[in-house]
Amino acid sequence: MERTLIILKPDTVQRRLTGRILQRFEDKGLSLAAMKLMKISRELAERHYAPHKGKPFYPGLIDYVTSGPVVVVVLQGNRCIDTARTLMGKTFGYEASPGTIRGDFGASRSFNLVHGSDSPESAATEIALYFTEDELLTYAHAGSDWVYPKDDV
Ligand code: IDP
Ligand code: MG
Repeated sequence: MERTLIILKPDTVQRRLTGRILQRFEDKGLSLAAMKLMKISRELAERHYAPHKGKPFYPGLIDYVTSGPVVVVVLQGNRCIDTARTLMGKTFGYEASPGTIRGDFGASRSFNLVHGSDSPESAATEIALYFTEDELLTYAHAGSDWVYPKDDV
C-alpha cells in the first residue's frame, strides 16, 4: 500500500474544480488518508519546490502556488503514486492527453491544476511537509476488495 501527496493548486480552487478533480482520484479507487484546505506560505513552497530552485520557472511557480487557497490531500492505494500521475497527465496542459485531469482542464505550462509526488522518496518527504503522522488515517474502506483483488500484487 502506497501513499502520495496531491495538491489541488490555486487554479483548481478558484475555478471551483475541487470536487470534480477529487472525484477522478476516488473514481479510480484511491482512498483519502488526509485532507485540508490551506494557504501555502512562501517558506513552505520554497521547501516543497527546492528541487526546482534555479530553474527559469521557479519564481513564477512559487508565486503561483502561494497565490490562493489549495486543497492538500494524501491518497492511499496500491501503486497510487504512478496511478495518480497517470490520472493527472503530462505537466503542460496543452500536451496532456484528453481524459487526464490536465488534458481535460489545463491549457498552460504553469497553471496545471494539480501536484502529485513522483516517487516513494518524494512522497514521504512531501507528506511530512504538510501532515503529522497522526493526521494520516488508515481505515478499512467498504468496497476495497472490489477494487483490489486479494491476490493483487
Ligand atoms: P510535475 O508537476 O508534472 O511533476 P515538474 O517538472 O515537477 O512537473 O514542475 C513542477 C511545476 O512547475 C509544474 O507542475 C508546473 O506548475 C511548473 N512548471 C514546470 N515546468 C514549467 C515551465 O516550463 N514553465 C512554467 N511552469 C512550469
Ligand atoms: Mg514534479
